[in-house]
Amino acid sequence: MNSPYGSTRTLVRPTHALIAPDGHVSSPLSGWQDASGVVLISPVMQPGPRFVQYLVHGSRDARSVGAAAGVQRLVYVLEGEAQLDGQALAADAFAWLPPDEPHDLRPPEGTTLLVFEKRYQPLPAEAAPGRVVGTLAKAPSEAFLGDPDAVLSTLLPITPGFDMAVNVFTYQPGATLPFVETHVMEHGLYMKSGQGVYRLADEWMPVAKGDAIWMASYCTQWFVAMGKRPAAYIYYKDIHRDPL
Ligand code: UGY
Ligand code: MN
Repeated sequence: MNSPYGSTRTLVRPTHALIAPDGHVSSPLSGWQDASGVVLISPVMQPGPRFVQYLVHGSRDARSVGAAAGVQRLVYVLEGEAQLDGQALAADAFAWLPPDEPHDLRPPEGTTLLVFEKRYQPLPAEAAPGRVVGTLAKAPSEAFLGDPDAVLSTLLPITPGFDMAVNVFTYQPGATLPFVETHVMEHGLYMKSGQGVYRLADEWMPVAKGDAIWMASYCTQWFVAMGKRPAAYIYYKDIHRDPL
């Protein structure tokens, strides 16, 4: 993409980051063979996020057999179709893979995956939950705080065994997050479709499909969907564990 005036919407601050697709630089991915991708959010940002969010661009031989030791992985198919242990995962399908459970994940050419990884924090005397495979269409959905124009779909069970949530928020044009949120949980977000304006701390940022956002714990946040079509984003948050 050409940037003759050296301008971009991308910015990286201590409280939040917006990574626009015009700045992406692909590289080989740790934990993957023959795959390249873009690490959108990671602990090497300052102050460090407690998770990783990255894109995988599929290719003929791209493959992963698991995340690092002790790390859970949620894979969401943005485009194309991946194979997980021989099972097809079409666009808008996902899989949550428990820590230390090997798998065989293959995204062919034309497939794009969004991946969230986080070191799993076990509960005393409780094993991690088992693998979850599903689709956005079948995920439980509800009008957020009663607003039918802001629909929240939860991909993972909201039970204490899970120390992360991954949700999809779909807004009709003009719909908003109902209030400016400030919370201990951090977020990693990817715009799946549409456009809008995200308030991040004291900045109001225009955002659109393909943008990624990191919100640190306590980053004030708000969103309004704009344009003629619905806007949807998928996002991660850490839950169910003591911050101490
Ligand atoms: O789950 C959440 O905290 C969500 N309402 N935040 C967000 O969409 N920025
Ligand atoms: Mn939030």
